[in-house]
Amino acid sequence: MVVSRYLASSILVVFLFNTVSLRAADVWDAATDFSPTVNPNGAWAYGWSNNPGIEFNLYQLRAPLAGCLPNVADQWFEPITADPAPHVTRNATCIGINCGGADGIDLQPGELAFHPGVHNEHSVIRWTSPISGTFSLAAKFQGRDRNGCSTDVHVFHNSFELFVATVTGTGIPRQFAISGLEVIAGDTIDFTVGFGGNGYLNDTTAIDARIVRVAWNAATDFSPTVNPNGAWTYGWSNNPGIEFNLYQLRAPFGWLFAKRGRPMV
Ligand SMILES: [Ca+2]
Ligand SMILES: [Ca+2]
Repeated sequence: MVVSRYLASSILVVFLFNTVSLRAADVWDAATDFSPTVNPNGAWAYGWSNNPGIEFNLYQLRAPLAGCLPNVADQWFEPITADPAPHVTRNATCIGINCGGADGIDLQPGELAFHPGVHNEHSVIRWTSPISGTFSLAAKFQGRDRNGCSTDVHVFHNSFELFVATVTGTGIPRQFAISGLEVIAGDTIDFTVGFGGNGYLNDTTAIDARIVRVAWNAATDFSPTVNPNGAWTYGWSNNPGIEFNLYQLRAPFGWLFAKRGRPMV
């Protein structure tokens, strides 16, 4: 009995499937995670490509987007033309804004958008997976120029194209979703926009992209350096199911209880 109780408590690993840990560790949202000052920005990077799915060039420049009312938008861009374009732009305010007036664009509160370049340079929003696992992915694209956009949008897993669609008009959504996507740490998911074969004018395209980790594995997810570790926590208990104590110490052999170096994970 004593032995079995010891074994039970020694392998206690708690899986915290609560809102806080899920949002912090396992959900990536391109718009809400956007940074106007850092690129790359955690798992996200903003750039452009002449060969989407293969080539990726990081945007080096940033500036507020001029001509927006009642507030400015944040922008990463490559100055191939004076516009400048290609770019990735976000309305960081909680109100809708217009940039460029009657022939310009309207961005919803908090909305992220991107725009191709004059030679069909694709604007790219890249997510690089920090972990291996199973993921679901959803994306929605729609034109935001009052004159109507004409773009081609793509989603790539590394160089494999998961989705392609043509976006036209204003506010007409094209959507994509996939679940059960197996991703290895370091894999990339690229969301890209090209000029649709007819020039780059009026091609501001809003993007709503969300990536969620949907499966967990105690062994492959194990962290030897962080506790809690995303959704996982390693600890011990004198009363399993009731009491929980976090392991504070770690060593090459595992996470340890301080007093005598055991129990452990
Ligand atoms: Ca326009
Ligand atoms: Ca176009």
